[in-house]
Amino acid sequence: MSELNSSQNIINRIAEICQLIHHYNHQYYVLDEPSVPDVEYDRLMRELITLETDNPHLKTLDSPSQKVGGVALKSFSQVTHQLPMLSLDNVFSAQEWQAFVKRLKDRLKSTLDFAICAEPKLDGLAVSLRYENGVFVQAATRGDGTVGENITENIRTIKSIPLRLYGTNFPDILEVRGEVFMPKASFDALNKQAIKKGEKGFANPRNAAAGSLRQLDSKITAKRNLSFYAYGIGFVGALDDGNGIDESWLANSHYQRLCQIKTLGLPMCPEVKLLENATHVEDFYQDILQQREALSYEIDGTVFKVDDIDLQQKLGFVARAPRWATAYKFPAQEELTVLEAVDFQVGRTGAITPVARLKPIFVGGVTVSNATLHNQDEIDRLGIQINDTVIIRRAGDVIPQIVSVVLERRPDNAQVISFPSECPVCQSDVLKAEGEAVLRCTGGLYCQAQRKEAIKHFASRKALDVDGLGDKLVEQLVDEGLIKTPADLFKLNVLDVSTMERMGQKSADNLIKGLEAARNTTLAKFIYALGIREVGETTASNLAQYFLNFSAIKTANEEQLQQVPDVGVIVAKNIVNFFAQEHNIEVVEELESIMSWPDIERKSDDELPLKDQTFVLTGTLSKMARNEAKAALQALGAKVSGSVSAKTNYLVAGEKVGSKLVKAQELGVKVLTEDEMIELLG
Ligand code: D41
Repeated sequence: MSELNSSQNIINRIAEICQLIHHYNHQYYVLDEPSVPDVEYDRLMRELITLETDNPHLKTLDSPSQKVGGVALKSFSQVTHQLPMLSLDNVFSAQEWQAFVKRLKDRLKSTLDFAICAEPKLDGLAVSLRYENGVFVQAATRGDGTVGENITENIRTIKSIPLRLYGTNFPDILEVRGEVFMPKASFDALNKQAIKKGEKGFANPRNAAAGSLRQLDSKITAKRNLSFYAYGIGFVGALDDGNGIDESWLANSHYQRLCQIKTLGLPMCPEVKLLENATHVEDFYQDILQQREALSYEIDGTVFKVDDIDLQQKLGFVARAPRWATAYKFPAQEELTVLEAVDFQVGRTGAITPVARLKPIFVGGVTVSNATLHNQDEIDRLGIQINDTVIIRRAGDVIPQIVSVVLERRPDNAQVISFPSECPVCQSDVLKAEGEAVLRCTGGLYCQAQRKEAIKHFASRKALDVDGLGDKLVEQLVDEGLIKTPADLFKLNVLDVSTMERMGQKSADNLIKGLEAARNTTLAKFIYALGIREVGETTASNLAQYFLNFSAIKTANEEQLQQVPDVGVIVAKNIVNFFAQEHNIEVVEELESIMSWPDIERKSDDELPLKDQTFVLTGTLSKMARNEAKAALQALGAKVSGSVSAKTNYLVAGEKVGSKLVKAQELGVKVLTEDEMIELLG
């Protein structure tokens, strides 16, 4: 703030903020396309109000602080609210809430408890609905609180808003205030549709609701599935009896009033609760925060209101906001920050992932300084460059994501993000496989990053389950140069290990003992531990069963490998490729001499009734998946081939068969139906 010490600076800053807010208002209210998150807007508005409060002579009549809300569009007629629609003050923490309560008690000169009506704060648009003699006659947006837009025709299309009040017990004139919103499910469906059509979709349910209400053609609004919850009552009166406002119908409790409106057929948010006193507020806030993701509608906080209407009247309002109510908002889920750099991380399989390094920012309740950018496609989609200002979102427990770039804030020193042409860790070549979005390092176990991940996998619970060797220790051992490969683990001695930082004699002993024990394993676990791409536990076990010994697996070609249950073209390629890498050959040979596993008994011929029989599967099977059938046949000793030849014994024909059936018939191959095959499998 030091630059704001001279009055010229203050004048300039006020002008700057006014211009920004004016600009954002247009984007938000007219275009329904905000470029900055709400918090940024709120911050500017607060800064402006502070500057104007400290320097009242600088406040202008057209300052945006004089008019919190939107400009009525020319194309809708204007409606002057009979009673103004007030705005809501905010608190953001338990302390601020306590201060709010203290102000209330001070003002009421009372230490007595008072009941509080607690409501979720819906993220929609405030509207006023007018009923005359029980008939819906007019609806208006909040606008600037005094004048709003006439959206009667659009509101008529909302299914949950009655066009006639239920029953007979209501005042001649009743204005109901509430929020129009779009349920999350409808928002998702709408956006899916938009994206299918190649359109951009809405940024959030609030904008979708705003965009839908601002349709001049109410047929469009009707398709948007909007909803409504009442949060209060506006003008209440009698028609032309000259007696002015008649409030006798109204209960003396805000909560009871909502219930009254509900009996007239207007929906009330089911989560609204009457609290005995202010001490229960924190619990309600936490409770609603917990439920937030599961609720069918978007909220951005809670609202608390003094329930007693007499107390409300005593408290009155300041500027445009009642003193008896406040929003207690959740931490913002979207914030602005700057992309300072992009790093490239290398995973176990060599996948190179761009990671955004962000100027640390508090969002969604935590400080975020990194976010994944996934791959080149995502970077292209965002059109993001280094030094860009970005909107970052962290909702619930979901990992933070970059939502969009604020293009108008792109600085002169913005830099295009370029992917490395070599691995950032080991400098090996990088490759992008056809049809894949990810770039991979070809360095395999040469690459220190892949090495660490490979060793972690090797020692992990489902692999060799090395006692005393966790991920952190693996990192340390690699970083300190004590090991490079999984085989090096077995060359460690107690002395080496115990000299490492944070490593006592006892842990060192344990590690060496754990490694000794891990030497004895099974062939299946050993294959799994190698960490071949897409070779999981099941595939490893199938390979062991099929080939019985390790050298057979190592030397098998793709065709042979595809005979193994579960192994298709890609996995077979991955396996052949793994054993062809020079650096893998070395390590694997070393490991073979270190590790031992019991021989696998070949299944007896009794257990392999389909031994030496070759099957071909064709057409669509209805009772089992193709690879299930393949695995089941192979488990009984059968070979499963992809094409019919003189060597084929059986063709299993599902539905919609083609040339294979013709060929089988030509060659006199026996044809089985799916059911016959299942019978054969027992
Ligand atoms: O759910 C809401 N967004 C909500 C908004 C609510 N539950 N209650 C509200 N109560 C008021 C007062 C206290 C002024 C009757 C409100 C709003 N106002 C409000 N919404 C937009 C501006 C003001």
